[in-house]
Amino acid sequence: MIYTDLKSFPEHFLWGASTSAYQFEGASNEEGKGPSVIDMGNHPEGVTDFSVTSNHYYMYKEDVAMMAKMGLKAYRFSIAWSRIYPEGTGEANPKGLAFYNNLINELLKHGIEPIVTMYHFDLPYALELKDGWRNRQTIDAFERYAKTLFEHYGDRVKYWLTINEQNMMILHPGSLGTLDETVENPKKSLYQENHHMLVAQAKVMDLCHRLLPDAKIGPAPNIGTIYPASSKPEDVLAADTYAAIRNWLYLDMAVFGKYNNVAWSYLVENGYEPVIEEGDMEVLAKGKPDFIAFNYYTSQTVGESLNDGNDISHTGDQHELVGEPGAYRGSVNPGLQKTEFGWEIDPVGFRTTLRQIYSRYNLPLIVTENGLGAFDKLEPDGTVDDSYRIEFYKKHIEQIQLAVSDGVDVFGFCPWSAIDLVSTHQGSSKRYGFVYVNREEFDLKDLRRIPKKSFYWYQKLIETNGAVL
Ligand code: BGP
Repeated sequence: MIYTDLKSFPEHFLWGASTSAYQFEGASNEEGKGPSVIDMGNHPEGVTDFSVTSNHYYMYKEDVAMMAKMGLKAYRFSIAWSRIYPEGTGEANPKGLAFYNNLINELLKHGIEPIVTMYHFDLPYALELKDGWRNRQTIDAFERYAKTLFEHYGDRVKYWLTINEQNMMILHPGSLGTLDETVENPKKSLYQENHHMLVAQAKVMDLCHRLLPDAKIGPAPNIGTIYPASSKPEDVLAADTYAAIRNWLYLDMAVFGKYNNVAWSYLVENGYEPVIEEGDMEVLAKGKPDFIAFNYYTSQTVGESLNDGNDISHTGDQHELVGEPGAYRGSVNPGLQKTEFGWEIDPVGFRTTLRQIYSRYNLPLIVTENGLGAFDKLEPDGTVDDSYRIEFYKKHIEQIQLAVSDGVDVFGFCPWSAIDLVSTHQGSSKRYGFVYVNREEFDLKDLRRIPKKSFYWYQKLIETNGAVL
């Protein structure tokens, strides 16, 4: 639909930016922090680990000052569970508690709204040694951890996100610490983990409402619209199936407290269905979100599964081709360009995604990730010209405004990432930030912060509340 007059962005729109603890903080083995599954995971050859990243733990004041200069209204970051509880549960680490306390105060001092992700892939390794999310006790550990966060920061943090991209932890578990290949049926086991995470999330949403009546809490999956490879009815049906498995399973549970019927039938058909214990469905029905946060990088396209042995095309990367025999087959969308890292670029799909989520759940939406990974270059004159990133954001933000004009209630946009950090899959050379961090893959250099061209562009955009695109 084309509008002659677009609606403006809402008055208190949260123009923000995002990071996550393990990709940004560094000090991964310092100041009382325990190891996480990410710290203990395998790193692909040629790619840095997460021990120093951008050194934000020691540079947070400078970083917050930079965010303030950019004009951010909100900053979405994650708390490292194992920095608060090095063993996942048990004794809290006072230095970890103090770090986030100081960070939150620093943000508020600069008028930046903190948006806290409680768990962004980095499960404490001590819990993984006790079977991680396969063990129901991890539900209790998460609830205890959440309670600690609410008690310590709930007087100042108004927006909470439970779990980042739970769907990616299940669908692409390779580097995210959720896959256990030693069990007989790894996929069944993943869906058991999924069930436990859903129960844990519901408990924590409920707890938040009881302890902090003024705070708001929601899930943060990765959601992208799914296109059929053609208008052939079988392809359309396959796209619907994949959307249920990839997107709606997670949000239907968070909002309606029940398993999506198509996703559940898929689980049963493949022998992946989790054990549901007595009382779980009541817990799931009770925990309700106040809003939906979601990460959008791109859409995906699938066609009918032909069951001819060619349906599987997992690459391990969450935004490349997917397929599953008997359900759907990954396909390329010929109309879309790709990033340097092979992810399709689809701004219009962003608007469709916003519309789909809103019409399905009727809850306010906030975008907690969207961005372009690229090999940015620091020029000899000390500047970084990332005009391609500006183009990417322009096109995506235009689509948010169109969605707002469609009547979608969006209250914030927190692109990935505020400042350069280490990519989950491709190390520090795949950059996303508005601010360049002067380091290379293995040479840490001086870690100096240098605003990129996109920094000044975003600053202007925020200043005008999105009027100057
Ligand atoms: C999302 C994750 C982020 C971030 C981003 C970019 O899935 O929530 O943590 O990593 O993707 O992905 P990558 O770093 O693989 O380019």
